[in-house]
Amino acid sequence: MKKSLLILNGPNLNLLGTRQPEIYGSTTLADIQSSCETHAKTLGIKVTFDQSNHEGALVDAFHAARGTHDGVILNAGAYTHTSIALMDAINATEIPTIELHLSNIHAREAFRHQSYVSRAAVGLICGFGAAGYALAITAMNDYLGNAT
Ligand code: CA2
Repeated sequence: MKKSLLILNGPNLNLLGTRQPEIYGSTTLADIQSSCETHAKTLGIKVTFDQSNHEGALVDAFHAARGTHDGVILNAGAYTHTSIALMDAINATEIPTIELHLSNIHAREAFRHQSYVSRAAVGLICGFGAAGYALAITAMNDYLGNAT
């Protein structure tokens, strides 16, 4: 069966491409979704793309992913740095998760250096802008291929 990945985006990422292009680039989230779908097709896997501004909805998405998706690529936005609930959801559902950020969070303000998501994720990709999504899809595809 085709591998299925959930690409989950957190708060404010729906605004991508409209503000702060010097930090987050000028690509919109719709552009990113379309390039993820194209990349997934070349790998022969399925991707589902989602975004929410609400912490609980992101937790719900992890619960719903059980039995549906083989892996999650998570750009949790600012919840990365605050959400024990999201970290617990990753651990509780045991779905392999790659943490993703457009910017290099370790080169930015000190409050962005702390990541609860990192404690539960299998790995982290950050600092490559929108290209990071394709890198994360490839990494998760390889990880699942080796792990299962
Ligand atoms: O670099 C990333 O991908 C982040 O997850 C983006 C979050 C930030 O809080 C994290 O520390 C790193 C912020 C997303 C905000 O997105 C915007 C998009 C357009 C305009 C303003 C913000």
